[in-house]
Amino acid sequence: MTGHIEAVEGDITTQQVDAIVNAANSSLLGGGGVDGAIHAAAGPALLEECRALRQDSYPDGLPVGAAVVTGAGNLPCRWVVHTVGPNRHAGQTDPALLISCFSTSLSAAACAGARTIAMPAVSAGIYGWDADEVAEIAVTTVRDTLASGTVITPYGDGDLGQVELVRFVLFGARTYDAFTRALG
Ligand code: AR6
Repeated sequence: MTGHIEAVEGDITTQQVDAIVNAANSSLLGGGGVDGAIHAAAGPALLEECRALRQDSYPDGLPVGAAVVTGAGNLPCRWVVHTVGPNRHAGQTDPALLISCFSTSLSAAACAGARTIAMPAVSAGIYGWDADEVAEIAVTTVRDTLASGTVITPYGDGDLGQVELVRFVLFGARTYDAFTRALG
């Protein structure tokens, strides 16, 4: 029995879940889109943690496809998982990079101890990927990752069996419809 996967239309910053995923950029220092909304709602504590991570662990920035966990400042969740999606406008068109974002984010959240996780449509905004392609990759990857049992990540071993819910939280009807179709 693996965790339930669902799609809702809404704002990821208000979700009552253990962890939310942020579609960040390599700098980890904030930006527009969902990244801007998450930093605005979390407050300065999140930026401080991200600054420290850059200094201590990622002096050259977080690579595309990787993920890292921080606390959540003033957000209702406990953890934010920052991942960097591929930027289609910069020629990053390899689906393996986006697969890595969703699988590594989910595994990192599980390693932190999250049982309920909300994810946005990484790369479907400023980074220019088609919503249908992101939806297909996201749903397939989350299904496969949940089914994979125990994973080993830089953060330790994660038990995907403990994950009860993965909720895709989408902005706008077009993206919501794409995820609903992909969920079948
Ligand atoms: N809740 C849920 N989804 C949202 C929210 C929100 N509050 N706000 C936007 N979206 P984007 P990317 C949707 O651009 O394409 C940033 O500047 C949005 O409509 O946030 O991975 C970063 O710092 C779209 O469907 O992320 C990077 O530089 C989806 O979230 C860059 O943008 C992703 O859009 C990352 O671009």
